[in-house]
Amino acid sequence: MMSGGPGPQDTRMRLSVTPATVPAGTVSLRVANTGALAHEVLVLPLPSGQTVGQREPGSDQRVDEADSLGEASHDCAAGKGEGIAPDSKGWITLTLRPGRYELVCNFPDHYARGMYAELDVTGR
Ligand SMILES: [Cu+2]
Repeated sequence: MMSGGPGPQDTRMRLSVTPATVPAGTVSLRVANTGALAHEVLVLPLPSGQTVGQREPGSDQRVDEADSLGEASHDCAAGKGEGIAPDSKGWITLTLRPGRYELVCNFPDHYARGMYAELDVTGR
């Protein structure tokens, strides 16, 4: 359902989600890493009035992930791990309430380089 990663000689990185709107309830995220580096995908609530890409990375070049609802960062497996390798996949199944969410890769500097995307969850 998602893919992320940099182009060959590109310092920008991308994270895209398809579809970008899903019904509330059980949501399975399948993350395909099509880039050249390891990545991960975290699901963060997106506060009202805020758009994706507006979080301020800290001195560690990562954004605050304390309110993460879950992450796909285990190479070729579900849930949390050390990162999804290039040309590999990770996944997670979550129960999401209606609302707006920001999917982020929180490897150092990846957010600042563009690895975020909005996922909207609609009521039934
Ligand atoms: Cu990344």
